[in-house]
Amino acid sequence: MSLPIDDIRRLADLHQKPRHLHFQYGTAGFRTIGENLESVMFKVGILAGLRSKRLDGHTIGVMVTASHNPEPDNGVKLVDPRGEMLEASWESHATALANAADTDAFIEVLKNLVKTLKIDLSKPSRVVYARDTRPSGPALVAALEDGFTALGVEARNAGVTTTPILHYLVRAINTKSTKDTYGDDSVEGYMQKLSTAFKKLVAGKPASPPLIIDCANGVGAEAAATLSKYLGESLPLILLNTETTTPGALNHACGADFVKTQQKIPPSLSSHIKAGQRACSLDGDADRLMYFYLDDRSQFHMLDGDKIAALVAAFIVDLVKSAGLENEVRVGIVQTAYANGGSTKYLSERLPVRCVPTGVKHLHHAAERYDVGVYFEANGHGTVLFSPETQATLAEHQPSTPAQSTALNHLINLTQVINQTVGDALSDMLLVEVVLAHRSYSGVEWDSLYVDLPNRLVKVVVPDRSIFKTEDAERRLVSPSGLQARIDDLTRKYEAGRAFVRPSGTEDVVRVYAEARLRAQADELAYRVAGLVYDETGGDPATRPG
Ligand code: G16
Repeated sequence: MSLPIDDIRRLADLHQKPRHLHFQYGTAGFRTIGENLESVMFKVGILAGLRSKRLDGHTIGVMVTASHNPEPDNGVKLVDPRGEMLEASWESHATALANAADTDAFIEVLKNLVKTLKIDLSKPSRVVYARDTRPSGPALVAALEDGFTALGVEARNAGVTTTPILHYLVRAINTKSTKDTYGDDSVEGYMQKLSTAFKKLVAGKPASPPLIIDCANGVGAEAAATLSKYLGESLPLILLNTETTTPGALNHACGADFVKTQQKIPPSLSSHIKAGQRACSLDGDADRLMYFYLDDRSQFHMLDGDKIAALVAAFIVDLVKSAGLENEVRVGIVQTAYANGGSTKYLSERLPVRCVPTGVKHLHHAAERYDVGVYFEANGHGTVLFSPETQATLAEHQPSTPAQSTALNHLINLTQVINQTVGDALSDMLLVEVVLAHRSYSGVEWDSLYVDLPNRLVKVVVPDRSIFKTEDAERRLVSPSGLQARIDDLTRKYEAGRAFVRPSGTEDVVRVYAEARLRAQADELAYRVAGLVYDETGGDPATRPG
């Protein structure tokens, strides 16, 4: 069987690549201004179909979203059959297809791909796809669907939903009627699975005061409203920033990225939050979670991905011990260079900790090496993975005391409340609420697990971010040459100083992170390093930091 060239040619002609643009499958797939992405969507439709054929007809996921990025941006990423990110070797195939200049070139790249990857075109191809609430979404999905049509893909439209629900659906579809069944392959199945496990985990605990959720005016608002119905009184939720159809509202002065980068409460929430109240923010596609609270002097405290990792990992370690499994089940942590020095110190004194480059795929793979791998980026993106062997151990272990039995059941229910396919703000929120209920913690006790070093993250707009190359899990620059030495010289002058520079994989910027003993020093270090980056590359004076 050969490629349906005529159908591909006819439809490809409708979705021509803008001449001046270069696309790159990066940290989270393709991501740029939405209106430039139509040709990419069409090609991704075909690529997803080919990936499915290559994997014997297993269902591949396609998510159309730009997550925390501004509303005019959009993006697309592929999800592999177990709900994990696309295998790294296919990222370059995606990039090559996206950059084919015209229909002839595109067909040539496709033919080569089919040949070199030995894709059996007679196999079925199946895809499930969804989008977030961005205004550019419908037109981009239409282009994606043309890609499916061109290759004859069996495509299932999951509609408007969160990225983590799409990942859940992919795994649920591929494990249906197998011994690894992940849940019913529907949004209801997802809600049912999470809420049932949550209710079992908090049974008998005092009712929680209501939790405020800042939904970033994104697709998480719809999912959170549905989840709230399933949770009922087990967790009262107050949903704010739910304006999914108001132009310009998505991620604007709200959401997880705003809280993390601005280190303050979204202004739209101020009048709702009183001293002692805990709240959390989702991002635009509900795969990141950021908690915060006001202390009794109305001072803002952020509980980010690092704090979530510390809270959750310690809880799991205690349950493993209480279940009598400390010799069988090893818990480990995965972080990135953005992890606060305070968290790395706290965690590495207790558990094995690994540092990997930014991007869920890196964290996920590293976490798979532990029996229980807890991974969180400081930006609130993360989850917990229980290895298949660990899940089998939990299922087979014979507890010898009632206390062991209770701890074991809690661990089993945790495997159900946690979305193990990818970071999931709603699932992570339930996980946090479980731990807070079990520990009888408010935000204050949680926050006091360790003290964060003051830190600052800034962006520098540069003419060409590709000249920035890193090593040592992005903690050091190897290019431009000499810049790392200047950063080192500067950093040495600050007590507990640490700084690094890396090119973003989702935005056309270079990111600079700095931390130091005192707030003013962390800010100064960040802006001085950003100044070094700027001076190295030259750029628009309007964008010079500091
Ligand atoms: C994506 C990735 C995250 C990464 C973030 C920022 O998040 O999934 O792993 O931390 O981008 O990446 P960068 O600094 O390379 O731009 P999201 O929430 O936007 O999908």
